[in-house]
Order: sequence, then structure tokens, then C-alpha cells
Amino acid sequence: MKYSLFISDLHLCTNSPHTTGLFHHFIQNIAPHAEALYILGDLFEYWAGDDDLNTPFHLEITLALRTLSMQGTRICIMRGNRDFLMDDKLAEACNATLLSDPMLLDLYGTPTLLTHGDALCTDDTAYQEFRRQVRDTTWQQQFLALPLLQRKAQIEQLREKSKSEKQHKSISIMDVSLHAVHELLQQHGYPRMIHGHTHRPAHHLHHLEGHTCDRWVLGDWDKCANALRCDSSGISLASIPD
Ligand code: LP5
Ligand code: MN
Repeated sequence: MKYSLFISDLHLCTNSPHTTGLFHHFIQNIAPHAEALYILGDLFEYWAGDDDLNTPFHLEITLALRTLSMQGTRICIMRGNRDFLMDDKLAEACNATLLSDPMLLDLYGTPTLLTHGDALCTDDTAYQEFRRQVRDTTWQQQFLALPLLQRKAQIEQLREKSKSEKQHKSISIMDVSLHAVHELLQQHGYPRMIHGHTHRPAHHLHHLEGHTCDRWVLGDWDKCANALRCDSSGISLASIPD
């Protein structure tokens, strides 16, 4: 039976060799059996711009994805809040298609809405204000015009700020807002939804105006690989043997 796999929030970087090992195992042994692999954001710990493609680590990751794609598994990549600066050169290096966020598609006969998930965390007003600023095209052009090393230094400062701010934010503020979820489901005709970002893997049901919508939340890859499998019979946790 044909199926697709969904992953997100790997946060790959040279400081996390365990997760990088999980990634290579998944790409070499699990993903080749799927017809498509969807990466729903935060593949990387952060992405400073496509001019950072040629580090040994980034070459290793893009080559792994390109090899998978050449073997016949279609790869679709969505930007996350850490790697929203990924662009066409990154997609070309991986032989992947970049998806916009949100993206509605027909998956084996079921309308399915894909999103990273950060835009749904509307109660986190400090983050949403920051998000508006950095998703602005003019801001991005100015930021990408800075030297790569300067951009990386700024992002690393920002990662520290994000880590410390998160310690003072409540768990509920950092989750998706139900209001935002319901609004998005309504706007798109009550589809099934798959997202990541919150690192709270779960299957939720939303009963809305006579419709029941499934919402699947992907897990992060801090300790183990996490993927969802989707085929014509529905969605389930992918089994990933060691
Ligand atoms: O990523 P995670 O899970 O730790 O936390 C997110 C939100 N934080 C972020 C920031 C990223 O982690 C940092 C890396 C982004 C790289 C982008 C590259 C280009 C941008 C470079 C800009 C210099 O997304 C966090 C949420 C959390 O998810 C849960 O949803 O709470 O949000 C924050 O922590 C944001 C703060 O609340 C507000 C930050 C204000 C920063 C003001 C500008 C400072 C610029 C400093 C640069 C020197
Ligand atoms: Mn995220």
C-alpha cells in the first residue's frame, strides 16, 4: 500500500549527534519505503540563509535528502519558526519542493491541512509580535544582506533569549490556541490537520459545526525518531525499529 511519512522538529545541528544519527537511520532505512516524505518545519536548529549550504554538516544533511529523493521518495519541506529562511537553493540541494504554510492537499482522498504550528500559538503574544517582524519581506532582505557570521551570532543570541523567555511562559501559552485551530479549520472547509512545533505528540478531535476534524501533532526528535504514516486507511504512528 502506498503511504507518506510526516516528520518535524528535528532541530538538526552539529551539537546533537544523537539526533543526527536518528535522522540518517530514518532516511536510509525507513523513508525509502514511503512514496513521499513531508518535513513540516524545524528540520534544522536554525537556518541563517541559503548561503550557509556549504558547511560539512549542511552538505551531509542535504546529500542524505537528495539521495533519498533520487531513490524515488518525493520530499516536501515546510519552513518552521527556526528555519523559515530556507529558500530555493536549499530545496534544490535536497531535490525537494518547498511548501507554503499552511498547505491544503488531498492525501489519499482526504483533504489534509499541513502547517508548522507556530502561527497557531496566538496566546504567545510576544512570539507573535516577533514572528510578524521576521516574516516581513523587507526585514528579511535586510537581515540576509548582513554577513553570514553576523547573522549566525544574532540568531545564537536570539536562541538564548528564546530559551530564557520560555522558562517564564506557561505551558498553555506555548500551546496552540483552540480558537486559532478552529478558525483555520473553518477557513479551509474542515479538513484533517497535521502540525508540529509544540512537541506534544497527540491525536485530537475537534467537533465543529457538525464536522469532526482530526488534528495530529508530531513529536520532536530530541530522544527518539518520531513520524506519522498516512495512507488511504488513515494516519498512525510510524513504526521505526532501531
Ligand atoms: O524555537 P523555540 O521552540 O525555542 O521557541 C519558539 C519561539 N522562539 C523562536 C526564536 C527561535 O528559537 C530563534 C531561532 C530563529 C532563527 C531565525 C533566523 C532569523 C531571525 C534572526 C533574528 C535576529 O521562534 C518562542 C516561543 C516558542 O517557540 C513556543 O511557541 O515562545 O518565542 C520566543 O521566545 C520569542 C520571544 O518571546 C520574543 C523574542 C523577542 C526578540 C526581540 C528581537 C531580538 C533580536 C535579537 C537579535 C540580536
Ligand atoms: Mn517550531
